[in-house]
Formats: sequence, structure tokens, C-alpha cells
Amino acid sequence: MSIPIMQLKLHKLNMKLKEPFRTSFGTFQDKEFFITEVIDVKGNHGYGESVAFSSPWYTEETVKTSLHVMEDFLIPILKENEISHPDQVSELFQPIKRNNMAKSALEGAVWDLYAKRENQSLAKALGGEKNEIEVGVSIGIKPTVQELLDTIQESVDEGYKRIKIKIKPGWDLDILKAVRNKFPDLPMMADANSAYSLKDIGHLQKFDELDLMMIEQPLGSDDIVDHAKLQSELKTPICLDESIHSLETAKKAVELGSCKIINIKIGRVGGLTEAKKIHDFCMARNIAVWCGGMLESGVGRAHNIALTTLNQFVLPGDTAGSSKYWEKDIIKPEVVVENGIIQVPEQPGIGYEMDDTAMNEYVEWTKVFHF
Ligand code: OSB
Ligand code: MG
Repeated sequence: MSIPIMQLKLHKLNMKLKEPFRTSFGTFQDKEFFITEVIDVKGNHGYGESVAFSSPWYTEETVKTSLHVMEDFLIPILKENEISHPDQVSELFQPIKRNNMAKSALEGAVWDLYAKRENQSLAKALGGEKNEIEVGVSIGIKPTVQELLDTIQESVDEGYKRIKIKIKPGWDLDILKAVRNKFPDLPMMADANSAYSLKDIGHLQKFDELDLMMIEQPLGSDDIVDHAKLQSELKTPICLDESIHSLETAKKAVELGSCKIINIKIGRVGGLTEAKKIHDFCMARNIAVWCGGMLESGVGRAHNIALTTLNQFVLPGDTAGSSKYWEKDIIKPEVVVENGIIQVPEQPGIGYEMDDTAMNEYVEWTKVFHF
């Protein structure tokens, strides 16, 4: 049976993070992004979120490149083709190189619509089995060590299952030691967002004494060769984020020994179908995976929750509660984390309603495409 899309809407939103989020490559405060919406003949609505940032600091995509690629290439493909299952969307998008976040924003909406038409939760539609998921929180670079320690204490008190600390040269070994001293048993990890090079091997080896769960993306954002060299010299497991943009790169990274853990982000890999393929491969190869985050609104968060219900998501992800990021989220209810656990919604699709009042507050414009 085909999925008859009647209308597609692109909503451009602008939301302000409660606090600036600092990484090795830049600071985020205002977040502009798209909510995608597909509507079928019966009046079902499927929602997706585009996760590209305003600047190409994390990977090459931006808000503007996503809009260009969606409008000029991807939406026309959706318009011209019949789809009976969301897995076909990534196949149809195949001739368009990369631009994974643009692809994922549209594919996600089709997945939500599909699940709603099947009267199934998105988690179940993906083959997920968990009813609840464990999550951690990612903590940005802070002005002072004391502020970092206080922020960690707050998240520990809230019950988050692991703490990820953003690092960069000059904000790394000493601050991680300070954290380890104050929290001897804390499950903790560090994310460098590609701020180091092979010249830093000696320095990075000193991290081995900190008992980190992993170090995320220490080297180049498109590298898997140097990471293999580094992993052979480190006891701490390397987790790849930026470098993994497809099943193919995941296979090569595992083959080369570039990492022991993979962070799967739906947007970075081009959608839920590709994310699931990487998950299945990692399961077969006994590689642990977890779900990363892109400072999403509730819609992206709901997609992350659904994906995390798959069994090989054995490590807590970055899907923290809405209130860690937003004064008011765009979904009802907001994503709530209790003692580091999110209850997976059972309602059809993403399992959260859109909060129209909040949407109206954040929407800059909406563009409608008739199919
Ligand atoms: O590398 O995972 C990353 C935020 C912005 C850009 C890149 C990353 C991050 C995070 C935060 O670590 C993830 C989140 O809390 O959504
Ligand atoms: Mg990362």
C-alpha cells in the first residue's frame, strides 16, 4: 500500500537555548532549523526535524544548504515517486550525494507518517523492543572549572546515567582530573569534536588513567585512518561521531580498528533507515552504539528516543530532557527524564503531540508544497 502524501510543509523555526552550549569548534545559543511535516489524504501528520546548524563547523551542512537541497532536489523526488515504505526514501535520495541532514529531515517525517498510518509507535515500526531507555547528558565547555563541577553535580543529582564532557586543547586533562577527583565512580566520557591530531598521541595517552568510558572523535572530522593508529596506542575506547556518515564508513572504520564504539546520529547518517542499518551491522560485530544529539527540539528528540529502543543501543545516549535545553519545547508533553530514564511513548508515530502555541511562537515562516 502506498503512502499518499498530499502536502508537505517546511516550517522554519528559531529557538533560543536556555544557556549557550560551547564545543571545541564554536558556541551555540540561537538555534534555527526546520520542522518538516507531511500530510496524507486521511489527515495524518508526520513530523521530522533538520539538525544542520547555521555554520558548517560540525560537518559541512548548514541550515541554508539543507533548505536548498530539500527544495530544489529532494522534495521534487518525493513529489514524483510513489512510496510504500519509508525505507524507499533513502533509496530514492541515493543519486543526491551526501547532504545527509537534509535527507534525514524529510525521511523522518515520512517514517512518522508511516507509523501513524500503521497505528504503531515509531519505536515499534523500527523494530525497537525497549519500553524505557537510559540517557546521559552532554556538558559544554564552561568559563570555569567550578561551573563545570556544579553543572555535573546537578545532572548527577538528577540521575543522568553518564556525563559527557566537551574538551579541547587547554580544557582537557586537568579539568577531567578535577572531575574524576570529585566524582570517583562517575560513568564519564570526553568529546573533542576533532580538536586533536596524531601529534597529540602522547598527551591523549595520559587520558588512559582517568577511566573514561570512551573518548569521542579526537581526530579529524572525516578521518578513519589516523584514528586507527591512535586507537592502537590508547587503552581508552575511541567512539566515532563526525567520521561515520553511512553504513559503508561504519564498516570501514570497524575493519580498520578506528573505533570500538559508534555514536549514531540520525541526521548525520541520512535518516532512520541508514541508522538502523548501522545499528544492525554493529550488533552483528558486537560494537556498542549509542544515540547522539544535535541540540534538537522535541521532534528530533522523539526520533532519537524511538531509535534508541533498538537492542544494540547498549550505552546511554545524549537525549537529555527538554528542560535542559528549552524554556518551552514544541511538543506535548515535553521529554521528561526521571532518574536517567525516559519512558518510551506508546502512541502512534513519534508519540508526542505538537504544541501549536509554542510552534506559533517560534515559527518564522512556513512553506507549503502540494503533491
Ligand atoms: O558532538 O555530539 C556532538 C552538540 C552540538 C554539536 C555536536 C555535538 C553536540 C553535543 C550535544 O554533544 C548533544 C545534545 O545534547 O544534543
Ligand atoms: Mg560528538
